[in-house]
Amino acid sequence: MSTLEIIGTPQSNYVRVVRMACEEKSVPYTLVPEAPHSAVVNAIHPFGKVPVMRDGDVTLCESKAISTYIDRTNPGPKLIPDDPRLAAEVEKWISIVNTSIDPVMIREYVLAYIFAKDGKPDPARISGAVEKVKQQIPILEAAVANGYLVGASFTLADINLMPILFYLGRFPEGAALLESTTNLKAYVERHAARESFKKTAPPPRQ
Ligand SMILES: N[C@@H](CCC(=O)N[C@@H](CS)C(=O)NCC(=O)O)C(=O)O
Repeated sequence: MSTLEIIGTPQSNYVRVVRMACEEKSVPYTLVPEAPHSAVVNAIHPFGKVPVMRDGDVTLCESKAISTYIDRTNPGPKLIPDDPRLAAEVEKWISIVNTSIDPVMIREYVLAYIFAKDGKPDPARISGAVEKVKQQIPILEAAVANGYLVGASFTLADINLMPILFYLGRFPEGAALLESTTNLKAYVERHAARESFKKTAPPPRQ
């Protein structure tokens, strides 16, 4: 049997999502480091984004689709619950996080540090992003009051959010905002202790 390949840069929060899905389900996989827009990635994702996946003759792109495939084709804990209402809640939170939270916390804030021109982050760009992050923090603080985004178990909704919160906490304003919370801080601490999270930590920045 072929080993499932997760293709993409290990620094990507979305690559980490699909790796965490494999770890939670105890699915063996090989991580194939490939940058976005490489020939291998472009052959699978129409816009060259990572992660992409290969499993025998099955190729897939988009973290949500890949994670769903991993969940449905393997035994182990259900990352998307069978209950239709809970499954819809998982869909809802993945959609909210991918369309509103990731664009602000990762694309605007974290990348302002990581891809700073000449290694010097632009203070105006950072403070603009921080204002938007500040507005989103209370939404997450309320959403994780029960310890999970959905129901009473760790689902794909949590897997999708944790890598974003990890990066948020790596930069000063994000770390201070997380520190100022109660539920969200406890949520991060609790789920950061999961093996799936620890085993998929991105390599340190150069
Ligand atoms: N909707 C995609 C987003 C993936 C994504 O944005 N990946 C980033 C790396 S974290 C990427 O490939 N960026 C390159 C680009 O957008 O051109 C998914 O869920 O897989």
